[in-house]
Amino acid sequence: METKEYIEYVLERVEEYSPGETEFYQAVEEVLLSLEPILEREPKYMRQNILERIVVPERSMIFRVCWVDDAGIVQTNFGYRVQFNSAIGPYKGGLRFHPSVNLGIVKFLGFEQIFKNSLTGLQIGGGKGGSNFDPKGKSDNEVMSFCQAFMAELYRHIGETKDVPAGDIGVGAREIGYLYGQYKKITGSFEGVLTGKGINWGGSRGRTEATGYGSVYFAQNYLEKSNLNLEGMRCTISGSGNVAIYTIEKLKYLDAIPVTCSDSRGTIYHEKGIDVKTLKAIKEVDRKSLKEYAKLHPDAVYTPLDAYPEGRNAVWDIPCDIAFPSATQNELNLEDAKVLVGNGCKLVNEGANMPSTPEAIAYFQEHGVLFGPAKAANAGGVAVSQLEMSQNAGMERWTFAEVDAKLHQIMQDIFSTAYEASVEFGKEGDMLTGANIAGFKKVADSMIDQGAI
Ligand code: NDP
Ligand code: 2IT
Repeated sequence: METKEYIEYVLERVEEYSPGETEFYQAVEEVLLSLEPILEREPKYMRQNILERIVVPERSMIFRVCWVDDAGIVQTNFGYRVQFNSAIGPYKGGLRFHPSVNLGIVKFLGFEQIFKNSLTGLQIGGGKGGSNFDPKGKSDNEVMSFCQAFMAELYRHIGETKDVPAGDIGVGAREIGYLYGQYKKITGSFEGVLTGKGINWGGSRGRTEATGYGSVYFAQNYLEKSNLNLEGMRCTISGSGNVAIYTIEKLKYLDAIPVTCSDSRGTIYHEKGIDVKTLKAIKEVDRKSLKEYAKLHPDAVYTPLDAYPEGRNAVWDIPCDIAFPSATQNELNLEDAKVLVGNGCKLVNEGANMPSTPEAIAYFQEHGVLFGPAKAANAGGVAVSQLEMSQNAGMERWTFAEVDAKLHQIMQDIFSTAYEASVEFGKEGDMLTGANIAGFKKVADSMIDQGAI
């Protein structure tokens, strides 16, 4: 079989075995199509059927989560954990609580996580989980009740050397706390089974900031390679959660000008630069809508999402030098890409997982826009999660400066590894291909070493 035929064959099987899982198919297609050069060069991967094996999770759990709301009514949600690949280490990846979560979403995220985690150079396999539970509008008590019920099932599948979940959309410090408390109560064991823990009970300094800071460090490396500099660059950011907030904070620190943020209801455009203190107070403390930001900063413009054409987001219409999509998947489409290119955008750096549609990515590449793919650009979060595991295992506590220095180095190494792979396989500067090939190689070689398991 020719390489192209083999890839097509595996993609057909994925479509057949995962009907309706469109995001999962999208993630698999992007990776598999970019692996052609390495599959051509190394026939062993096809001989060992690596592609057919790597697209199937080692194990997937779907479970019922029943919890009691404040009115005393029993509510039912779905819980998921997909343990995708353990070739290079224990399963590692976040939990997402959002009404849109289903098996296909969790599989897409888990699949991406395999290559991202491999790229960090650390010993972590790929996994992901979550629930269709919506924390929005719920009381702390309801969130706790849900988290306890979720962990009452999840605990039996995880462990510090087995599977180590963390946060993602809708899962932050509060949720990790409730989940950890319940794990400890059931198992009686105080161990590093989750990351993103509180500083007083085993968390790592710098984990909260890691994904956003790491995304900016990645952009810095990429710009430097292209003889550009962050200073004075106008940046548009989507999202206003963990990733977006710390991307904005680091951009400001480095004298770039982050001018936007958004949430599920609207967009803020603040020409003189987003005020991080206000943003944190609204989103991290009060958990309110960004509409509040414009009340406190009358020179900022708030555009509600429903005042915009379907499928468009006001963020991408603001002229910028760099775009940091940092909210959710498929939030930046071809139309957005055309506007960004028309406005002279130089770099798109993905803070979220799979935020750009395949058509948008192709358009950026055709028009010479630098493109930092998610599995490289946002890997700082999971990398510092592994540093948290490492500190837990060694019963150590590192300073913020130590963690930040390691994060700096890891992001630089991720950039170089992906860049060098792009050169080695004849696609210099194509970071998507470089990241996929470099992430794949280590996992595939380890799968071969470990035999048919
Ligand atoms: P948060 O829950 O902290 O924030 C998510 C933000 O995106 C919120 O502002 C939310 O709006 C907005 N948002 C979420 N879903 C949608 C949607 N369907 N439409 C419009 N807006 C939406 O999550 P994170 O910041 O942690 O995650 C953001 C992205 O980064 C995700 O793709 C995640 O997978 C990825 N990521 C996260 C990492 C981490 O360490 N946390 C690591 C690597 C990647 P609202 O405020 O209204 O809810
Ligand atoms: O997408 C991601 O990399 C995360 N949500 C972080 C995972 C982790 O284990 O820290």
